Amino acid sequence: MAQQTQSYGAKDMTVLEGLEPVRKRPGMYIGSTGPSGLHHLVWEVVDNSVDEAMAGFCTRIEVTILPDGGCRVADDGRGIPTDLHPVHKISGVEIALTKLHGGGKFGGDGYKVSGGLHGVGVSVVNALSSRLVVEVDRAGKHHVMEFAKGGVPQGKLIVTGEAPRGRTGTTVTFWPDETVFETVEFSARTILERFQMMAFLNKGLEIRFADQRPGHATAEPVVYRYAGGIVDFVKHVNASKEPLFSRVGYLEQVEEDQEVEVAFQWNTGYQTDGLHSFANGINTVEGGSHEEGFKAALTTVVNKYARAKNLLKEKDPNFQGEDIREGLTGIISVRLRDPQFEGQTKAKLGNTSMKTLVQKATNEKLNDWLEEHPTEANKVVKKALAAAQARQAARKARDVIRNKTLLDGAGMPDKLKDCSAKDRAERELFIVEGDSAGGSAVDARDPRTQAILPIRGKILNVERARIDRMLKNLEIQALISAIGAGVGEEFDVDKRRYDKVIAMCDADVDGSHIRTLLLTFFFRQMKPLVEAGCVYIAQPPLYSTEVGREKVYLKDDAARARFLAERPGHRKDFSRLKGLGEMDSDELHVTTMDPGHRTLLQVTVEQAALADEVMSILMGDDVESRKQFIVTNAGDVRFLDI
Ligand code: 0RA
Repeated sequence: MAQQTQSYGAKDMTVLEGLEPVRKRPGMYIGSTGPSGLHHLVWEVVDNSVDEAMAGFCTRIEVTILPDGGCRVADDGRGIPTDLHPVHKISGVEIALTKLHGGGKFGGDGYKVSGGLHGVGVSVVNALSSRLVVEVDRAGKHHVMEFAKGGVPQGKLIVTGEAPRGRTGTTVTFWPDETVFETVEFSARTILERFQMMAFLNKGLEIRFADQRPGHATAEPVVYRYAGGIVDFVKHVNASKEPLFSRVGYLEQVEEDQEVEVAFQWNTGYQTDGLHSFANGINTVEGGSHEEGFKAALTTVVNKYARAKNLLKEKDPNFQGEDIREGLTGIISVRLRDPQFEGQTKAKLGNTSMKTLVQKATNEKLNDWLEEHPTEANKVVKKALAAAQARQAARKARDVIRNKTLLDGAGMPDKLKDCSAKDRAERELFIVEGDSAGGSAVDARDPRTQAILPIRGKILNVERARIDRMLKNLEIQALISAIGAGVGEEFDVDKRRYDKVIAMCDADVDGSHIRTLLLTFFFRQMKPLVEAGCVYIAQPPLYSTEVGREKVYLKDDAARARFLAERPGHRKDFSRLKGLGEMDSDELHVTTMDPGHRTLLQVTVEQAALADEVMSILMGDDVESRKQFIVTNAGDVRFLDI
């Protein structure tokens, strides 16, 4: 965006109202008073500094968590206006910190663009802090103003001395109010993840982070600064993959009050969800108009190019969008005035002007890019050709599965030990890893209501494998037939043969891996089943010990700790149950399968989608990172490590 040259002062800020509403209903302003709301305070302050950066006045933001748990955000922007407002007779700083929406960005001209989702103003942070200090370097002077709990001023804005030579900027230090928040402990990891994202989206902006809390202290502050912006973002996401070519494509279009930039690179993988979009720095996880515009133009341009170069023959049908997007890692970042966020999680961009802008920009500039980079363009088209062939093969494979089901009557797989109940509400399918565990599960089950499908350890990772190969996999075919409701786009949740589909895997690393693969499969290919709340994870106990002659099972470390606290004299060893196979069928029945005693974990789409997004954006989906991730989290079976 073009740098703004007019000078703003306190007069430009619109004054709305005091802070009482924020104290009364914090959730309205920051979402919640849990950890997410606590971190909103940090985002809010930092977003103001980022707005300064977007307006062209700030190059560096330093965030420090202080030894006493406070948070300091310092920037080198213009500084909040210090002059007195002509009507209200209080300083701009006081307005910004004590009045709701008392910032230039809501007055119209101050900034062209701003977040909009958490653009609630620093006054909200003040209202929800037990203490806040703001310092402003401006016009050669160092200014300070302090506030007590709830944002109550402890005096006026005062000049305490000279500003360091030539320096301007704002420093806000705040201590979250422990009577408002469930916890006031910041998570360095959460903060770092977001700062890295912000640094990617604001080319050249330096964001530094230091954690000075005892026990957290890192020797060096973490510094994020990406000269390449979203081009570096794409390189980062693709670093763990195998790029199809080394160049990262880039296009942008800047208009009067809106702009778009796109960076893209294909890798040799098969995923079709490598496209991530942002509006004013906010991750639009649900997509929206900007994504629609890009996808539409990408499909048109690549088809046109492939026809023009005779790579797509006259008799061939056009590529579908998904053929072209296979293996694509793309970042779309748009900035606009008044972003409209819609959808279930308010993470879908609604402004239709963005579809037009992004589509037009991509239509014009992507074609130039392809013409200028024929080697890369050729590889993109070849990959789309392969994807289109795979898509047709997948359709055939689906037809074969469907026909098989029709021809074999019920068409149930040999390995399935079905249950006899007719009422679907009673029917449960246990998917059990390994033939031996499958054997004990058959003995442990209630044959009326519980069906068992054993699967071998190595099913394909559906995200990495092509759908046609996945559908040829016998284990997957057995699973699809057993559930009986089809697969992929044709999946019809109403036809499911069970009301609960339960993944029962070992509590070790391999078990965790298989559970991951199964959940990924359900998430990708039978999402309505997850949405209907029909997918569960069984939780076999982690430990057993003896009390007298009786064997006692303990679900996890916490249960073991509770057990020991209640029986300090307990001397017997705890054995760690490594596999389901170690339990006999009685044990398996009591601990894991009997509806009266077991604990099942229901898988939600939100958990699955979130885990999926975090995985795919921040670490890419390479096998090594996944493995490492699974190993790190294997102890916690409740973590959905998709
Ligand atoms: C209102 C108007 C101007 C700047 C700011 C607010 C501002 C707020 C914050 C909060 C943290 N860092 C900040 N930096 C700037 C415009 C000031 C001008 O035109 O000189």
